Amino acid sequence: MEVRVRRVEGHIIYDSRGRPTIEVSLTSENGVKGRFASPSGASVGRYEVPPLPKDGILGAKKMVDEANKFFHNFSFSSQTEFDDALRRFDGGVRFERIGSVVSLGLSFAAADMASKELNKPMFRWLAGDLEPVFPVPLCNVLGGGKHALNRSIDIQEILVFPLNARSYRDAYTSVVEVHKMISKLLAERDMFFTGGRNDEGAWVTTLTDEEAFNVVWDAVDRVRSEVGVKFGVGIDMAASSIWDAESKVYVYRRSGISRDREEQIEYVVELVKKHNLMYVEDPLHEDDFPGFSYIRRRLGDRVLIVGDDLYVTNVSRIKLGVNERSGNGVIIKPNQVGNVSSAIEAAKTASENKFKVVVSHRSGETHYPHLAHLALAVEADMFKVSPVYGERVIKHNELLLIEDLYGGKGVKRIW
Ligand code: 2PG
Ligand code: MG
Repeated sequence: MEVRVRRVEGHIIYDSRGRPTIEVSLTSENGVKGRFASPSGASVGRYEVPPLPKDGILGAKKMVDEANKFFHNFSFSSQTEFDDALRRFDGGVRFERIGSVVSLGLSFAAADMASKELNKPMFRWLAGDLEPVFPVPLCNVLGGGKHALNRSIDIQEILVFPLNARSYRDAYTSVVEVHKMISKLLAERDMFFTGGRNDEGAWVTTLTDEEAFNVVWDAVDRVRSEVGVKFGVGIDMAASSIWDAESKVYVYRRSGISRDREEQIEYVVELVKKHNLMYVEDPLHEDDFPGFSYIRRRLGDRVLIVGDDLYVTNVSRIKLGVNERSGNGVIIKPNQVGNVSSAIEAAKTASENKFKVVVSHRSGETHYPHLAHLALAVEADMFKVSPVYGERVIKHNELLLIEDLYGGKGVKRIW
């Protein structure tokens, strides 16, 4: 079945950090509208598609006006067909002319329009008639680094994820309980705690990293004894953000420590062992493929070593990582690659090679649920979206609604 575009429109709106983005809408010949506005990152990988054209947000708005002419009367019967046309519209290889705010805006708006037109949920438009299997929610509960003005812990994110939840509802609600419990414990243990949260809704603290890990473990233990759900704990080091390429050291601002590559590797391995971590994202900077392989060898496959800035949702970089065995998991952020089909291809490349797939939000998010459908379409292992704040909860809510409406096969088992 074909759907035909009649009109493309763009409006400048703002993301959860108050930064401008563009709400792109596509209207079909039958008057059905699809919409999307791209999120944005703070710890942005060097190899990501640039978000905006050279002349910024106003230039992006002009690109949408141009897209209105290009896509007028364009008809398509699959997402890849639309995204191929999107590449022709850009004219380059990486959406450098139009930027990811416009390209992903158009791509997800097209998916939204087509699924509404064909009266099916977006994940089925993207992946055919599959029965949903739900990813494990992976949630930032205690935050630092760039997301907290470098005034909280040096590690960007401490994350928790349920290990034995039967439904997405159990999984999500149990993580919310952990998030709440952490604020309770911080109120008792951190005399400067004011209930402050970072860009993603994770608590910020003046405790040391060591004390922060203890708070998180105490919180998950308490919630486990109340609701019976076991949790894993992990971190996102976002190491590219603390890498000083000139002096070749990782700079830990709050603790005042610099670590060279070897010291950084030892530090990560030690953290994993000491705090019993099962998930480590970006332990090293975005060019250190061999370093990721070495850490994987040291820690074995029980610990997920996941590349975000390393892979930037890019198929060729993922293939390189697969060959070098650089980690065993890949973050999928559709705006890093600028369109939905390439994000799906990146996820497929990862899972076909036995790498875990983690579909992820950005720190500056928008109020759309589409990411939840992408996670189902690629049968993601994990869904990295914080448990609170409206622009994040809308994505968890979408999965809860899908579970209620379509049932599905429960939550993925990873370990
Ligand atoms: C990350 C993300 C999301 P940002 O580093 O994984 O948590 O942050 O969107 O700032 O890149
Ligand atoms: Mg990251």
